Amino acid sequence: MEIYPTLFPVVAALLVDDTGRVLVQQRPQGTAMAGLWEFPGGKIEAGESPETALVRELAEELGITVLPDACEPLTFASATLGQKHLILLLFRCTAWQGEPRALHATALRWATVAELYSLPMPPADLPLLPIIAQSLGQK
Ligand code: 9L3
Ligand code: MG
Repeated sequence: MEIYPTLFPVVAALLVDDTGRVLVQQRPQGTAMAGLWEFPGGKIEAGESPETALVRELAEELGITVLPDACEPLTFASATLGQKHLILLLFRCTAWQGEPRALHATALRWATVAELYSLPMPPADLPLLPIIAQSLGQK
């Protein structure tokens, strides 16, 4: 990662419940984009695969255990923030162990796709919405 100091690779999870709602979390005060609602995840550390980073971030942020096999790549989006080119890889996860808890976030929320459109989200998350809607068969 060090040779690309402005490239910022991030993973995020689309956790879908039995009713088709998806989990978003509100970024805490004191972090970039505090107060905005995002798909849980974070930066891929040096030497990590995206799948390893996803498993680690979901354990750290939500206290759940996902198996990499239960997640598949759905899409990606990008955003340029100051000097950083952020690439966000979104994985759709169908199974996990444990009930998500807000270990980092201010709040968690299970939202329909229609509700997602009315939440303030970071610039990298917004372009994901139409693809998520299509993937879930919702508008
Ligand atoms: N970010 C944007 N959307 C997301 C996630 C998980 C992260 N769904 C952005 C916010 C930060 C950067 O990626 O600028 C790193 O995220 P984190 O490590 O602060 O969670
Ligand atoms: Mg994070």
